[in-house]
Amino acid sequence: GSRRGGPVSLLGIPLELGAAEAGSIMGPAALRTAGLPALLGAMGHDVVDRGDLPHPAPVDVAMAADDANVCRNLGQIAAWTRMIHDHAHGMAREGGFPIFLGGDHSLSMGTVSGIARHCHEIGRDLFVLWLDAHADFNTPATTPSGNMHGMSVAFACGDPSLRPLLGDRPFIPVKADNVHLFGLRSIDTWEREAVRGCGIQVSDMRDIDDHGVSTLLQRFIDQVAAAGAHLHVSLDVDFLDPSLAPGVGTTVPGGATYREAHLIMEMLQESGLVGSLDIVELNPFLDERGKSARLLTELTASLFGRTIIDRPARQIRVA
Ligand code: 4U7
Ligand code: MN
Ligand code: MN
Ligand code: MN
Repeated sequence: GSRRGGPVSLLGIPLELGAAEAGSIMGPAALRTAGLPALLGAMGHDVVDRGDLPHPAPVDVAMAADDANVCRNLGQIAAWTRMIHDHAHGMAREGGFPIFLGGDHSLSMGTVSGIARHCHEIGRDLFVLWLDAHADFNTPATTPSGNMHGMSVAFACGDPSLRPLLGDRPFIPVKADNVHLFGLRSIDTWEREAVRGCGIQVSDMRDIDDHGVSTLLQRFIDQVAAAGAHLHVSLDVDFLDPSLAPGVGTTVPGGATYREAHLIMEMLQESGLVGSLDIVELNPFLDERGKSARLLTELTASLFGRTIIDRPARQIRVA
């Protein structure tokens, strides 16, 4: 069926400068080759493909020198962040459903901040579901690598040292309480301390083993529903088990299974709360015959309403 409130709007973001390994620049092309836009169209959605963003020239960033020195490709990432922010903000304002096709995860600094700005303007709360093996909560002071795709959540939550990336754009931080890191299984020493202290929600793989994705995700969905908020989903390919999705530069064993991943997408669909999506970190150069790109396409179809068989309206769960 068709969604209410405007088309599904696809934006390719061929960015790889935030990652250690080259190749995610080809991510948007691989997702199109796997048939993502065509499949959503065939499902009856109104799909607009805006093509890929161009590569911007680097900009000056008014960041403390010590911090600036550790951030790899800082001037370029800042230029991308500002451009992506402007597009995400504009797409959110137009009222469709934006899907951002990455590209490494540093692109989410732009998407989340752009969506957050729009939510702020219309007085709506924003929640973020971060499906990822990693916390992406490093800052210039804690990063072991200097790679900016490991800093996106810290930026989105308002880390002051990263704030200059956005330049003169209004910056609306996401409340740490509204962010849920789901699927976590690799975290750095100082990053772990920062996550502990800030109120961010975490379901690590141990929690998922103990309670199952259904219970954990439903709790979060209920919070978003109670707040009447916009839910942004950021899907890092490494959330998935590497056996299913080898096309990513930062694989970590023990990831989400095929069924867990589909269940998550179906529950998100049934919630009716998701308003925007990042699909990030796909590295087609490392993929096996399009396997990862195809799985991401399948998962997106589930998020947009494909089910095995028609399902009855979801039961009201009583706490
Ligand atoms: B991704 C790392 F040190 N934590 O900061 C870092 F382990 O977007 C990895 O989740 C970050 O893929 C991974 O460089 C970023 C590393
Ligand atoms: Mn990530
Ligand atoms: Mn707006
Ligand atoms: Mn990751």
